[in-house]
Amino acid sequence: MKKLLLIVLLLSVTYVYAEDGSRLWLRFSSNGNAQVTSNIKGATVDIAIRELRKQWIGAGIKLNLTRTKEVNTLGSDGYIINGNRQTGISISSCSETGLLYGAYYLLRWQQTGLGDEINVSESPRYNLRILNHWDNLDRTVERGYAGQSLWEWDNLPSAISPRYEAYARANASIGINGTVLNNVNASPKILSIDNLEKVKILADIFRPYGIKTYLSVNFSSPTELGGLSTSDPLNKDVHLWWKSKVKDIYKLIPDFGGFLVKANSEGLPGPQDFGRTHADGANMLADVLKPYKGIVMWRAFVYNPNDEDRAKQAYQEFVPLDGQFRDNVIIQVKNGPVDFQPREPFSPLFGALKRTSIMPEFQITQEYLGFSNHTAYLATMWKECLDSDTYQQGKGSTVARVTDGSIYPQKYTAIAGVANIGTDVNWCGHHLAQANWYAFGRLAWNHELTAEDIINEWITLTFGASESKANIQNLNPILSKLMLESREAVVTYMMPLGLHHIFAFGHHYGPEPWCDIPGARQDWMPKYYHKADVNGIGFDRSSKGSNAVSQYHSPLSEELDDPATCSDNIILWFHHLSWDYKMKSGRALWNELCYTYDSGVKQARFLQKLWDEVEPYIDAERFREVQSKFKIQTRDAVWWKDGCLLYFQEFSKQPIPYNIERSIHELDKMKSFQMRISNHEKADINQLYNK
Ligand code: GCV
Repeated sequence: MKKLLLIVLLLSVTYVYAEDGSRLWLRFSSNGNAQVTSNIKGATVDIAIRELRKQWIGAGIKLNLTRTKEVNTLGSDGYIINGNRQTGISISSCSETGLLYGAYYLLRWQQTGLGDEINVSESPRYNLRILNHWDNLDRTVERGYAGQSLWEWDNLPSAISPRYEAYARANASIGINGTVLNNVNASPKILSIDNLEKVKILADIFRPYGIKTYLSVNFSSPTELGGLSTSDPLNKDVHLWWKSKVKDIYKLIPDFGGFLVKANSEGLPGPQDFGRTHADGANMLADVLKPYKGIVMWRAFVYNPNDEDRAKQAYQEFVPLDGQFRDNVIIQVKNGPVDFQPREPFSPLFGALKRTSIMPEFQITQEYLGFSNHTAYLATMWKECLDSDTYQQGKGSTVARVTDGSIYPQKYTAIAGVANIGTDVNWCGHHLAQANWYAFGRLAWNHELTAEDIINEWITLTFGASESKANIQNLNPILSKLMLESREAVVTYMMPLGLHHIFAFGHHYGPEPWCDIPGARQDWMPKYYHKADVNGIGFDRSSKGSNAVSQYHSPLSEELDDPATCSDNIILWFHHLSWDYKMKSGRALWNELCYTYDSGVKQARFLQKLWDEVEPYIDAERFREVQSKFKIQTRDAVWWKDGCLLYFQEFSKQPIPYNIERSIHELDKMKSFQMRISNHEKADINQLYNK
């Protein structure tokens, strides 16, 4: 019996300390001993007090949380912190949420060890910092690679997973203040009363953490759910149906955030089905939400299978509607004009909509960046977009500044990230992918932070608590280098020189530039994008081609239009160039393509080596799990290089330069190989390589 008890004890100790990644970046010490007081009471400030009491180290130190109108200018989420670690610190804000954000700032500050004196004043750049979950009611997650949906619809509203609160806490700790629970490919059923009662439970759990709940809605809900004969936005009964539905929602969830809508896109219904415009559709919903201060996030991800370049279509649809949307409508725009490719130029809609609120949408889940198998730290990609100059109101009109209210007045400013979260113990399917969730929140709060600042902070928080200071000092430079170079490595072996959308049809994991499905939509086929032929490769979007360059403001449009000035990392996005076109390096295009693919493989190997270097500085469990992911990533990089080069060689008819690595695959075998990866599964690597 004693033996058994000992085993149970040992097992439970191992369980408590197992580094399974479930604690994310929230590994503060739990030996707090400070005295925490506040001038107010409330559910949110109580969380702030609890967090600080538990985790702030400093016996006898007073931490004071004060709600005061004096800091109104910082907005409702802003805060001021000042004081000294040795003598006492005060946090002031005009709201409870501001105090909670201040508390998390303070704990981060303690963990990252920045000295004794603190004197900061912070407020977020975007008012609404929102996660979009592409989660379905059957708990599958579209483009999700971290297990099932967190939301246990079958068990709600009675059974409540402890993960709901853990999720809210993690989000609050990085300033995320909104969540859209369900897929933009929305089932009308989400609006049934049964489901709304479940949504209410989640909203109640999230509320004290400052998080508002939103839902994606299907534009045909009045017909599909309500039994009406039409969902025409200008029909009176349709309007009344939405009005009553919204009333029901607010009865259950008084601070409900609003709707996210994907309409007339990829087969989803929308106002155009009734001869109406996107503005008609969005405004009808905005009007019914307005009395409750709800908003509509209307997506601009629209394109049709016609002769027009897909990259131009969102701009063509939305620019003529500029100024026609209500002030509680925000147009949600993906960072690039096509679809979350590893590198895209920014969407030309940024800055072009001058009288319409607009918000960026980033994809945290790695649909086109190796799922949860490859390491790709995405803050570098998002910064590239946010810092891009649109020139729409002169030099310095960056994407960040045309969306955060600095240049155009917007009643609401917002930013969205498609979540990479699921039921996996480590939340994201890959320990290092947690950095992307973290980075999204931190950038949404302050887009001026650098990718490097964020990753250093994340490394210290995520690996710091279980390791000695010396280890962290050793770990930081290696891991930070790895993370900062990781996205570029993926771009280099997946889409060198701007080649894009050559992913396998369906799952978007591996390459399939040869893919040809008779009768399929052309704009879903890789050939539509790479346009390889005996003369050359690339999509001509210059003034001689589709003229997508004209949607950008001068001088960028001219820069992109000329292959001599267009950056090489995006050149085949904008130009169809001959195989012997002389690149800026002096090499012919074909050779440049070979060298670039090859350097992508080298970069993947380099990341793999860097990871092995961190072994002495981190726990064995996370080390091993990530190490095995790097093996997959490196093999995949070779697969990309071999598949693409051997295929494109059929057009270039030129040899692969001898000093790059020989291919280890046969093109015919690669072509006949069908990767059987469903959207909802991780890539099964045995299927990939053992066939
Ligand atoms: C939610 C891409 C993805 C789809 C996604 C769509 C969107 O096409 O492959 O899975 O659907 O974008 O953003 O609406």
